[in-house]
Amino acid sequence: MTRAQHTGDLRIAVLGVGMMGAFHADALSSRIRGARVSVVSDFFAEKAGEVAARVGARVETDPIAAINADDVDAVLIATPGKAHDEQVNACLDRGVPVLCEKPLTTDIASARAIVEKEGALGTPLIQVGFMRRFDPEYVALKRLITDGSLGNPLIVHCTHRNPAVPEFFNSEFMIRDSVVHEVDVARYLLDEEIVSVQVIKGVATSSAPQGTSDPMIVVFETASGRIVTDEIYVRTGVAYEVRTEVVGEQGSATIGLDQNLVVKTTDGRWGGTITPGFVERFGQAYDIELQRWVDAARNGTIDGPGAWDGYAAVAVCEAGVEAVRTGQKVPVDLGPVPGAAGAADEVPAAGITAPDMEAAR
Ligand code: ISE
Repeated sequence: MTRAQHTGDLRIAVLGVGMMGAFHADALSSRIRGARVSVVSDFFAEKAGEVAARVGARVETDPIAAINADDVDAVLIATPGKAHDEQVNACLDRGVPVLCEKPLTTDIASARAIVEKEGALGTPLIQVGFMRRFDPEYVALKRLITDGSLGNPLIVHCTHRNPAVPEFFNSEFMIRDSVVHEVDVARYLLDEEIVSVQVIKGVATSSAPQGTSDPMIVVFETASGRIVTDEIYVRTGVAYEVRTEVVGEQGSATIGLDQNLVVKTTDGRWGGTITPGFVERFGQAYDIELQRWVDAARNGTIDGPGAWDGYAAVAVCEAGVEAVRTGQKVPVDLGPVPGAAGAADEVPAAGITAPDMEAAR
């Protein structure tokens, strides 16, 4: 496939304008260079109309028609996860770059099929919205690892706390919607795959609905045997706290301490404010992600986590959900990387090893 080059503004269809889609649409029409929103699509017509009017776009009710429209060069998908499979496939069919919010799809087989299909096109078109990879603190932490400052990284400790979530946010949803970020962070920082997931449930907060374990401790093991821990607690009632510590052989480093916000007052006290939510904490990361995606999409490609990263996250989260249900350590087998030496030319969806209940290693 030959890559499309764009000289004028990249015309983007934004599919789904709930909180994240609307945030991105506003960014594209104000803070991001070289792009504009040409089409807005949402299941809720009124919402689509409102955002479209604000950003000077037109409304297209059918998301697939939006993807195939003449006035669309690239697509940003922020619809509910269940819609992603069809929409991402339509982008591949038309050959347009797409930034898809997580999850890539909602099951392992469809995510793998997308990886294979994109691989056959020969040009990466799919970027997955793991914005933490663009956060300056995460980038600095990664640099400390790659430049050897910390020595061999042995353990990664993550904390992921949300002040509040809707009632439907059960333990499985916590894995798929929240822990998915630490799945990607672990893979990004350590540059290797996760091979097993374990979930430890403790005493739940009284704010959690019956049957929901909130908080939980998730333990990942990587291919080389490194350990990653993640405390996921989404009903703290406090604010948004995302911290990550890497412990290496020659030192450790922590990000997410909000130290830039610490204030000291004349009464001899010190303290500060914590970012209230993820849009405030990762606002800059979202914009950097979007600008880099736009710059790449203008050349018909991507610049960030791709389809394989999206697929790996789906597979690890499925194992995590299985671990929540069973209390077991669940292995993850991603199968061969398409195109890698020794990989089968084509891996049929049926050949994918879904996480099963055998104890890992
Ligand atoms: C939400 O969907 C996100 O992506 C946030 O980054 C995360 O902190 C939150 O827990 C999720 O629900």
